[in-house]
Amino acid sequence: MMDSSIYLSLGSNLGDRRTNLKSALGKLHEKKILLLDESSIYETEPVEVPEQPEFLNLVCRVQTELKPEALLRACQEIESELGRIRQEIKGARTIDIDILFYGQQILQRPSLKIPHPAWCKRNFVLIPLAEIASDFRDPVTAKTVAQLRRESPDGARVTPQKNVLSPQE
Ligand code: PH2
Ligand code: MG
Ligand code: MG
Repeated sequence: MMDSSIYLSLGSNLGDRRTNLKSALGKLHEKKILLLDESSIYETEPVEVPEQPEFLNLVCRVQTELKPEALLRACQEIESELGRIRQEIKGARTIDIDILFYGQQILQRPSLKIPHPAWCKRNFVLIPLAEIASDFRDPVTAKTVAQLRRESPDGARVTPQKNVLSPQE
């Protein structure tokens, strides 16, 4: 039922991280991408780049007529519009937008791999994704997100960010 859904992962560890995430979500409609659902924002320990600042991460579910390559270009445009400068591979970034799933499609192009090759090894993806898509089936393993989250050996810290709007903790 939900298996035709498209999921994106967003991360920021430079500048006003929360505003960067929210601005990126706000720009999706400018690219003809409809935002259907979003997870909470999580503060996450940097993975593979331990010397970098902490990230804020979220995932969202979208709907669009754009094909995968065009969707990737649209995401990259939003990254540029929000001031992402790629100086080094995996450098700290104002905003990173990755395609996790495009329904049940599997793509293995040099420029674009879907599902995202590392998604199920990363708590900063698995935990927010389990919040909004626990029943979604990975097209590669046919396992659900909930199952893969349980099986994940990743020990990296991922904590829900306090809601800045709530008056108390
Ligand atoms: N993105 C990376 C590498 N490491 N770590 C966290 N916590 N969050 C990310 O979004 C992230 C990362 C490469 O894109
Ligand atoms: Mg990434
Ligand atoms: Mg990326």
